[in-house]
Amino acid sequence: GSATTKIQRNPIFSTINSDDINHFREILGEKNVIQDEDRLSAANMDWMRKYKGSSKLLLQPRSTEEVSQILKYCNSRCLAVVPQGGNTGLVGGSVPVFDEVIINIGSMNNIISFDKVSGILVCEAGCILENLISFVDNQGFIMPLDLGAKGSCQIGGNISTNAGGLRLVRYGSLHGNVLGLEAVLANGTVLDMLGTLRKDNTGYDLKHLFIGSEGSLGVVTKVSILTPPKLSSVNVAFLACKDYLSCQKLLLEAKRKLGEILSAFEFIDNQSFNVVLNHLEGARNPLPPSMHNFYVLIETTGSDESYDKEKLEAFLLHSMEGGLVSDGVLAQDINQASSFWHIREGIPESIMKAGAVYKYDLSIPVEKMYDLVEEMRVRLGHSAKVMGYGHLGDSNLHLNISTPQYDDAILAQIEPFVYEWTSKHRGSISAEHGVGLMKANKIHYSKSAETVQLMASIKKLLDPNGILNPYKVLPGSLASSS
Ligand code: FAD
Ligand code: 2HG
Ligand code: ZN
Repeated sequence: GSATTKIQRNPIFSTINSDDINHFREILGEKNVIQDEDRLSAANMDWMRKYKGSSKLLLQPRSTEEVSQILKYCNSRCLAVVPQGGNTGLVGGSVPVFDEVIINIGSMNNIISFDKVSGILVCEAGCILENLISFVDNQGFIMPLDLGAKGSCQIGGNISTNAGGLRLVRYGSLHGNVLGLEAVLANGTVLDMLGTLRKDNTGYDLKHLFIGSEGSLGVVTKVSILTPPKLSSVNVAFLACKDYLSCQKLLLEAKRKLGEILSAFEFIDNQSFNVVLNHLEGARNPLPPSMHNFYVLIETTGSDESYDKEKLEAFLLHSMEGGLVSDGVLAQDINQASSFWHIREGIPESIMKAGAVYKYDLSIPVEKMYDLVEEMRVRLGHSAKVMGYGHLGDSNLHLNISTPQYDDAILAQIEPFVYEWTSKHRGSISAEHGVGLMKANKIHYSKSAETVQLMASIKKLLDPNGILNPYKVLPGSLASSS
């Protein structure tokens, strides 16, 4: 089931020889220059097992200086590289396409400082998100982002994809929460932009180029992030709605009535819900057995337990009386709350277990969003299971289409229709997962030719030999032009 890529290896890139290996051993020491087949086969394959490279070398630097030396050398030899974090990316961006050298900074996982007054965390970019969540929790803070892959993904990978996740509706995107970063360019230059200031208008704010550039402009080695204080009262409700219009109206009501305490608004359709119940270990229906078309998970986070609960209960009562909600439960304790989240966060894994999957991550105005899922069902009939879920609070639909095996005939029914439809509604073909390899040649559905051309010029300026994550992000026709 490897995704077929019709691209050719760029002959400009050299292939690894024994002198290269010796050189890397001198920089990194023997054990951080990995040629072991099992470890390479894991690093060559993405999380979905859909994209597979054939790299012969994985490097594990332990410091910014080592990253700089590696890149300087690769650039001089014209060796292509792929920065890899936790390898949980969903667009084929984190694995090699051919024999690119994989650089993983997972050994760079130290906390550098934490300011308990401002909540500013400075750490190395190889820190695993879940470890950062626990670290700041102990200090009375939370990370501004959370996502199902937290146990494996690295903060450098999150920043490089500009991951959104489950809390964006409350805390905004990483473009707002990342205060600074350090990155190493293709020629080994270290850019120190590791500021910890909320305000700094001294010209172009170049850190933003690295947030969401998917390893195509540099390797992110350190980061500085603003973390909000942890508030004492968190409530989670799991609700059922009869139709999509009710979900939409419920969102509007939640924004108005829950206001400042709303911290997540996720939706799950019946098809996605059933896949979770059938394939996810430990998942059970929180509601009395009955058929519902949609489910919504609402979380509130505030500072006053009795006030917050009262507010949420009044909102739920009102929504039930008004017919927007057909059934629902409010978590009674932290275990029940995490069981609700387990269902939501477990959807990608359940769908993986169910078979082959075609994944689309779309930003579409809320009113139109579910029309696409319904149109897709009509197009595909019984040949596939079409599921829609995602971050409704951010107008972000995860359209997942599941089939027993990958099948080009089904793919031809889905694409380019899904991209044309999204483009027609002025949506984005990547809300949060990035472009990677999957959508490099599709970027024009969401960006104008002039904009893509400027992206290519920036790429050329920062990485003239194009060694950083080749074949990704930019269309093949522009990636190697001057
Ligand atoms: P990788 O997958 O290793 O890499 C991702 C990209 O970043 C690649 O292009 C890679 O080259 C680049 N990269 C990695 N590290 C660096 C670095 N240090 N410097 C430069 N470039 C680098 N995404 C969301 O936005 N929201 C979600 O809710 C969400 N949920 C997910 C749930 C599951 C179960 C899974 C499997 C994925 C989910 N994702 C989600 C996808 C998401 O993009 C990743 O989980 C995460 O952000 C990637 O981090 P990573 O460390 O695994 O990066
Ligand atoms: C999520 O929100 C992730 O669960 C993954 O972004 C979405 O797998 C997907 O389509
Ligand atoms: Zn998501």
